[in-house]
Amino acid sequence: MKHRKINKSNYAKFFAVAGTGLVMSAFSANAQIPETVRTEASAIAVDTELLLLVDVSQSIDSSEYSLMMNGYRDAFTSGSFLDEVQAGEIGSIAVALMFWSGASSQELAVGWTEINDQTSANGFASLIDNTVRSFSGKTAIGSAIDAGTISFGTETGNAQNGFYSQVQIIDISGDGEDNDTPPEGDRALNVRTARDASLADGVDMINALVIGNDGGNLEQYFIDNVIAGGSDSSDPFTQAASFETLASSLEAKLARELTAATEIDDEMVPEPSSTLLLGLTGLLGMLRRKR
Ligand SMILES: [Ca+2]
Ligand SMILES: [Ca+2]
Repeated sequence: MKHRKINKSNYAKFFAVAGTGLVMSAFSANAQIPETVRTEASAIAVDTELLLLVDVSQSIDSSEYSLMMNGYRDAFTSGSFLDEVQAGEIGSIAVALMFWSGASSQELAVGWTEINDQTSANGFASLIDNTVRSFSGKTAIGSAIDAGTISFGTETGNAQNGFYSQVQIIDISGDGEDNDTPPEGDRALNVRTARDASLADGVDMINALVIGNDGGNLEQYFIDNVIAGGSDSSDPFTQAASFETLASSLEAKLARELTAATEIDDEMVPEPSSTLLLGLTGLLGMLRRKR
């Protein structure tokens, strides 16, 4: 396992280290603290925010759904997953699970939850176990990516979700091609548009768990239209899976994603001497953005 260097460089770590006192002093004691800064300072810093976008379209029948959800649950209680989490700079990540189906069907079934030890990992697995299927409709991959991107919060220009991270990753599962992301016409193009917008908004990587191989070319479809981002040393990827063996496939995928998160993080990191400057620059950037 790669040794992580300690480098307090991003806003989250800036806030974590400097604390709100320094942030406030930057504006003078009486000045009004902008809303953005106050909410950001109250968010918990984690290494990565990982969103599981789980396909519950009608092509997934109830027994497949059960196998799939058991796989998600089991992947989070594996020791290798936790080792990867704890190898991070902070040693903590936030994970959420969103069900998706047709264009207007997305539900955050497990809200953003911190995982940093066995207890919290088991807790997240139980939350997965307690979810109830929200929909069973068409397949709108692009709409799912749109909704998922918003849920990261401030990192993608939206209301904060309780966590602040350097790296945001979407982990989308699917067993078929898009047939519902608007507008009508070239649905694959709509998916690519959503994918590109997600990266432009700040998501760092989109990877796909491709279940089955509908029509023989499903993995290639996800490669062409869905996965994106990464870094010089981490390409986005698909992971083939079946309903029956989903846990082991997902486990491998999560490990690879957390390794990629480390690499993305490392490539973003400037020299320590520029840390304070970056913190202040970031702060000013955030203030500007909110205007
Ligand atoms: Ca966030
Ligand atoms: Ca980002």
